[in-house]
Amino acid sequence: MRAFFVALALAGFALVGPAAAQTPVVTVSEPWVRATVAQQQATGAFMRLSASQNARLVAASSPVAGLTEIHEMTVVNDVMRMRAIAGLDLPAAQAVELRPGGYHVMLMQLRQPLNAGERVAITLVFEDANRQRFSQTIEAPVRPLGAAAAGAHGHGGHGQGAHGAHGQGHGAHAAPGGHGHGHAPAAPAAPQRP
Ligand SMILES: [Cu+2]
Repeated sequence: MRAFFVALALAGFALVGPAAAQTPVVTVSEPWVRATVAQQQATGAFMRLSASQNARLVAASSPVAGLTEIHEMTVVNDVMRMRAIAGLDLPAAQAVELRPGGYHVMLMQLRQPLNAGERVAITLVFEDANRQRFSQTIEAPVRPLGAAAAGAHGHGGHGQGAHGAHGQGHGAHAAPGGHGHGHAPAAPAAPQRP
């Protein structure tokens, strides 16, 4: 009888041990959120993600946003567009950049303007190789509109191009550059970025 319990305990340990060890650690570096202007409905959050083992970013949320998606920006016929993706693969020990002009966490249906110097909490939901979900909440500083974005990606791309269309698409679902999300707009269309 005693041996039976010992065997059970060992089995339990064997099950719990490796499973727990498999949860990847995702390191989030240099997160930031782009500041908004009045009435702006959406903005991007950027960061670098590095997972200790294969993982996937599958969702995100924030108290400042009614809707948060993971977006990819691509150039289609010389026009920058962005679209929601189901997840972003994080290969083991390989840094994945979320940056203007590329992948980003899209904060939509903003409940308040985001001003430079503030901090925004963002909860990132990941999946491990076994599709077990785990999450991590970070605090991202808000940076001014022009900050860091002026370089490679071209602020205009986000502001006047795909992101502008995006804002309108969310408001009115009329813009050709819109995403085609099924959700109903919570507020009038956001003005295009300056
Ligand atoms: Cu976006």
